[in-house]
Order: sequence, then structure tokens, then C-alpha cells
Amino acid sequence: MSPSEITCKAALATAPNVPLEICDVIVSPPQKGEVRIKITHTALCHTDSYTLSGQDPEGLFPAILGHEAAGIVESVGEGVTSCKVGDSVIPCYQACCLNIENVQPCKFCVHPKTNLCQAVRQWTGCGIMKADEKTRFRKASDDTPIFHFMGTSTFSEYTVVHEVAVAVVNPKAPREKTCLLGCGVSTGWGAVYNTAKVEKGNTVAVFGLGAVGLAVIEASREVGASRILAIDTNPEKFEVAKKFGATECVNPKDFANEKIQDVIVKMTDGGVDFSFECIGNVDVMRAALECAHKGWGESVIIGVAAGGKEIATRPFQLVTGRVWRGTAFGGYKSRVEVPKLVEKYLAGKTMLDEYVTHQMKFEQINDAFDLLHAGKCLRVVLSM
Ligand code: NAD
Ligand code: AHE
Ligand code: ZN
Repeated sequence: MSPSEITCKAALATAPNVPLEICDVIVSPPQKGEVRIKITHTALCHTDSYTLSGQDPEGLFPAILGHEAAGIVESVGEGVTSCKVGDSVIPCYQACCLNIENVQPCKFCVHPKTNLCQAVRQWTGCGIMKADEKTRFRKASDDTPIFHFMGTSTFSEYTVVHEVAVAVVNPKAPREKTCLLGCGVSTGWGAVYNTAKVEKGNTVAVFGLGAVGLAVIEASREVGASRILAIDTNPEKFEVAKKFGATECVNPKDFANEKIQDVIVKMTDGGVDFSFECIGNVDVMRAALECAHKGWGESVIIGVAAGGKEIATRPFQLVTGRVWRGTAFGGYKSRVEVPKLVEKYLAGKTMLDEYVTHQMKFEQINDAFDLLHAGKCLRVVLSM
């Protein structure tokens, strides 16, 4: 029997800076190359808040936000071979078209230096599905079409995603924890292992101690970084940063008359081997670059800055050997590597539970956003 429409609850972003509206939406069946997922758990990432704020040039309204989640395949569209009904899955906002029967991988997926699959990117950026360039969501009350977000739209009891965005994972893994591997934690880990390639004995500075920054700290400790400086304007984050592996904590507000990059350079005899910006603030991006050591220091931009913002530094900073990089989803080729991250967690080789500071009901999603804005949480996981 072919799948039919489903009516379910979703949290609708109706306009910038307006609380989400929990309402009934109609979710169409998956079309060719698509998968409909029953979302069981979704977390909130700062990027959801960024798009809701209206600062995202790709932000569309009305939309169903959410991109850090886990669920179970409810139905699949024509031609889908890489997952089946009942599979435990993690939707991947950063798609990956490798290893799918009858799918020719894109040139990004076969390239060893990037994870930026482009198989569906032009459609996900416009809030629609590739097959017919339409949305699979509409409002139950008046049939208004609702845009998808990042190809995932996990703030809904059911969502439709492209097959290339579905990672099938071990069904024994607790989805209330592994949902975090859909974005923030994987991104921080991958920034260290794949993008920066931090090595034993290196010194590291991490700007921003949300889940992303803490995952950078956790991975830096795992590779054996000798010093891990944790920097945040909210000193309430310092205790947890130390638990994740920070060796020193620095609050820029304690150095009102000194640039934070100068403080770090002094603390580290000329600068760190690697720095990571995990905030989305272009001034901090500059500071992170400029606290990297002359001659070899590298700085990785992870934070997402508002539309219209630009980064600046004296070119001399680069002439004298510093390197500026960026990373999306920590460089992981998602569908292929997320299942391996789940196994690493199941083997007890990573932290994950520790990033979940709050568990709430889906209906409390606006309270969860309030916690995020107040800096009172790492990850809030909502159960559907
Ligand atoms: P978060 O809001 O939980 O954490 C941000 C932290 O930065 C907070 O602890 C806050 O106190 C701190 N901060 C804010 N301004 C600061 C300043 N001027 N100096 C020092 N600290 C400051 O966010 P998160 O969910 O961890 O995400 C971090 C960033 O990474 C966001 O911009 C998010 O959009 C981005 N992100 C990027 C990717 C990617 O693939 N590139 C993936 C996930 C998230
Ligand atoms: N739409 C935004 C860009 C947002 C952005 O940079 N997203 C990150 C992931 S953030 C996850 O929390 C990313 O991976 N980007 C790669 C891509 O292809 O979007 C804007 O500013 O236009
Ligand atoms: Zn995210």
C-alpha cells in the first residue's frame, strides 16, 4: 500500500523573532528518492535560533526549523534503497550521496578534501524538495505551504528528507542522546580530527563554550593537546568546560583594556597551535585568528555569522604564516561516518550524555529556545 498523508504536530516558525506556533501540519508521502521519518527526539542548535532571528539570508517563513534529531523511517519513496521502514536514523542536514545503489556520487562526495555534498543543496537552501521543487508540508487549518529547513525540518513529529540525507544507525543506540550527532557534537569533534587535525602536544584555544565548543575541547583532550584554553564571556560555562578537558578558562570581560588575542598570545608564549571560533561573531573570529602562533598557527571558523557580516584582519597575519579555515559538519561525510560516530559512543569512547542538560516535551520548545538564549543549557533534547 502506498503511503498516505499524515497529519501531525509541528512547531511552525511563522515570522522572524516570533515564538514557534505548535499546530497541525499535513505531511505528504515521500516521493522518488525521499524518506519520511517519524522524529522521536530533536535538540536545538544555535543555528535554529540564528535562522529564527531573521539574520539567515537563506531563512524562509513559514518554515519548520530543526536539524539535530533522530527518528525511525516511517515510509520510503520510489527507488530508495539505502534505508527501509523501521530503520533507526539520523537526518543529516549535510547530505552525502556516496554508497547508494544507482546513484552516481557528486564530485564533492568523491573528493577526499570535502564533505560538502551538492546532490540536493540547491533545493534544501530554498526550503523545497528536489523531485518536484515543492514542499511536503502544509498547514492543516488552511493548506498554507510550509518551507523545509536545511533539508531536515525536525521540529515536527514527521518529516520528509532526501535519501542522501539519511544515516542509518545502530537501533540499540539511545536516540535521546544520538540525536546530538546530527549536528553540534559531530561538528566539534570533526573540526579537531578532520579539519584542524590537532596532534598530541598541540596547544588549543576554543572561543565559545556551547555544545560545539565543548565537543572541540573533548576531542582536543582525546588527541592529547597539552593545553586547552576555554574562552567565554559567560563564566558559568567554565566548570563544565573543565569537565570536558579545558586546562584553563578565560573570560574576555576580565581584560577590559586588552584585546583577548593579546591575552592568549601572552599566556602561550606567542600563540596557540590551533584556535576554534564556536560563536558566530566576526570580531571573535579575528581574535581567534590573531591568537594563532606566528609561522604555523591555524584558526578554524565553525560559528555561523549573520548575513552581511564579514571577517577582517591585516593580511600580514596570513603572510606571517597563520592559516584561516572553516568547517561544515566537522568535515564528516555524513551518511557514511555518522553511523561510525554512533558506534564510537556505544563503545564508551566518547561523551554524549553530558551534553544533554535538559530533557523536555516537544510542546515546550519555546521554553527550550529561552534557555538557549539565556545561556542556561548546552543541549535541550525534546521528545515527541
Ligand atoms: P551556543 O549558543 O550554545 O554557544 C555559544 C557560546 O558562545 C555561549 O557559551 C556564549 O556564552 C559564548 N559567547 C557568545 N559571545 C561570546 C563572545 N563575544 N566571546 C566569548 N564567548 C561568547 O551555540 P552552539 O550551538 O554551541 O553553536 C556555536 C556556533 O556554531 C553557532 O554560531 C552555530 O550556528 C555554529 N554551528 C556551526 C556548525 C558548522 O557546521 N559550521 C555546526 C553547528 C553549529
Ligand atoms: N544559511 C546560512 C549558512 C548557515 C551555515 O553556514 N550552516 C552550516 C551548518 S550550521 C549547523 O548548525 C553549514 O554546514 N553550512 C554549509 C552549507 O552548505 O550550508 C547563511 O548564512 O547563508
Ligand atoms: Zn546545528
